[in-house]
Amino acid sequence: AGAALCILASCSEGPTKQMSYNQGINVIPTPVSLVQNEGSFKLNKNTAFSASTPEAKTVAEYFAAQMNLATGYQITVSDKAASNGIALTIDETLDVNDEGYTLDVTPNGVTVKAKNPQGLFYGMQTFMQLLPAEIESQAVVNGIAWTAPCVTVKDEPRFGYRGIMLDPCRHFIPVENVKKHLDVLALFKINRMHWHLTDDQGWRIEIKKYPKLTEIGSKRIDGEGTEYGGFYTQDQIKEIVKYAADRFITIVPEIELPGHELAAIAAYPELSCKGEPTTPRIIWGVEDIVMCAGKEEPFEFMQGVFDEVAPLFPGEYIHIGGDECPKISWKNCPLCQKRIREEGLKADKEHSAEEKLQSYFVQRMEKYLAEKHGKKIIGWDEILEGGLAPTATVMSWRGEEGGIAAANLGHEAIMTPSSNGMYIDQFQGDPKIEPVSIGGYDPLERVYAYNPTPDTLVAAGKDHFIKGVQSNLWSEYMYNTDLLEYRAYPRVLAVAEIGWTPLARKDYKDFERRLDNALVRLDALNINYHIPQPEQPN
Ligand code: TNX
Repeated sequence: AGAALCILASCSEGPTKQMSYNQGINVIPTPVSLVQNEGSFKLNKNTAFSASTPEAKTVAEYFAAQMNLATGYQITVSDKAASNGIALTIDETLDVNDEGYTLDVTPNGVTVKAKNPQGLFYGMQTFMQLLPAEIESQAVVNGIAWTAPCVTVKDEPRFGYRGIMLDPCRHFIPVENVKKHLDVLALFKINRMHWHLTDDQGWRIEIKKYPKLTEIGSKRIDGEGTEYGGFYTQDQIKEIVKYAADRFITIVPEIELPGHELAAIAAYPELSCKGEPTTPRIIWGVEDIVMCAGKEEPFEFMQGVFDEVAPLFPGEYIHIGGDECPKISWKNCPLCQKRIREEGLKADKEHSAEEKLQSYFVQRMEKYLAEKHGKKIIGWDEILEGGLAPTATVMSWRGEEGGIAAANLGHEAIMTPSSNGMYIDQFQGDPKIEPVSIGGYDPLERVYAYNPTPDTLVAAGKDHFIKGVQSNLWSEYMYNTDLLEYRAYPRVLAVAEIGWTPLARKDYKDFERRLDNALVRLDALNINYHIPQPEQPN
């Protein structure tokens, strides 16, 4: 990112060896407790890792590889403690949560302790952020003193779900770019990637039982007759799931139902009420043609899809969509109306019969996924309408109300409100000079300010149902991955701090200060991040 270098004072002098960026303590997200002590630790060619278990060794090897890449040293990993060493130790008695850790940096060595490898991974990420930012370089950087200030850190995340959603449907995201995101997410302790794999404009995951999903459903005709498409093979999905797991990131796959499914219906028209031929949608917005809830075919189809999707993703959740499903075709469909009568789905004061039909659809899928695959479902907040499926987790996007309602019903919820800065596909600066976006205005400070536990839930003692926070990168106006990175960063770093840092320790001014250093790390990973620009006069 050439532009990014210009935030450095050394801009005119070329590359950043002078280390002119902020060298203080710059950890993002801010740890629960960090005390700076006298002195510093120096990484040198004799530094070695020691690891207490085979899993700890895997974590040590991950970081040794990056350190060697940037320093040119040959740092090794053994099971014996070394002087001037970095010791990774599993300690099940440690007084932190499952993702927490302690980190001690002294002039003579570094010690990271955690209950499990994930905590060690986060402790090491904190240590990496204490070293000069060039430690993230992908090639050797000479002439740097690889020192880290001595500190005592005790740290654990505020929330267990810290997520980012990627949408490869509207604009495809190649495998290498997904991996690039995972690299960055890992630096800032994000632990979930929600992968929106199907939508009206494209079906993006190979399903062997239904080959037309990718033959037909992954392609659309964009502007002036050009074909646009792309999908992930199951082998590529496995590769990405493994890549994410190596970084302690769990992927939450989303397969939309019963709406946002025109690409699947284009491939298999019998899935809709009328069964008319159609094509994947070429414009944005909400599609009226949806899966028929009166026929059996869509239920069998979804089961066939889930039979292949569930084994690909080891995480506990599958996201079943559920958002923006217009009910017009169900109102006019004799089979849907028959199902409504036979299942006794009567309209009441709060919900129409068709909303209850959607709930019926979701609950059949919930049951299937639980019984056949041992998976729990997440759905967008519309799944509250017509009755919430008994074990569902709600993803609250139309404001916080859905998450609050779910928590009040004793259900888990994840906050991703479009109204409170979590839609990072929206403008982050003056629309007069920013690339075209879907609308909205979510500059970094507004994103940073979000708190996922509404006062009403805290007062009622129900905030523990809020499992965490997510920001969404819908890709209607992200024509390429440069734009995707531009929208994502640095706002994702603000989301990382919302998800990890205790509310009382959040401080925007200080975050801005720390960002200076983090951006140099993003440069090392060649990320095309956004730099705030002044508002333009009218
Ligand atoms: C609404 S958020 C949608 C998406 C769009 C997004 C654009 C949600 C569950 N549905 O299909 O891409 O708005 O911001």
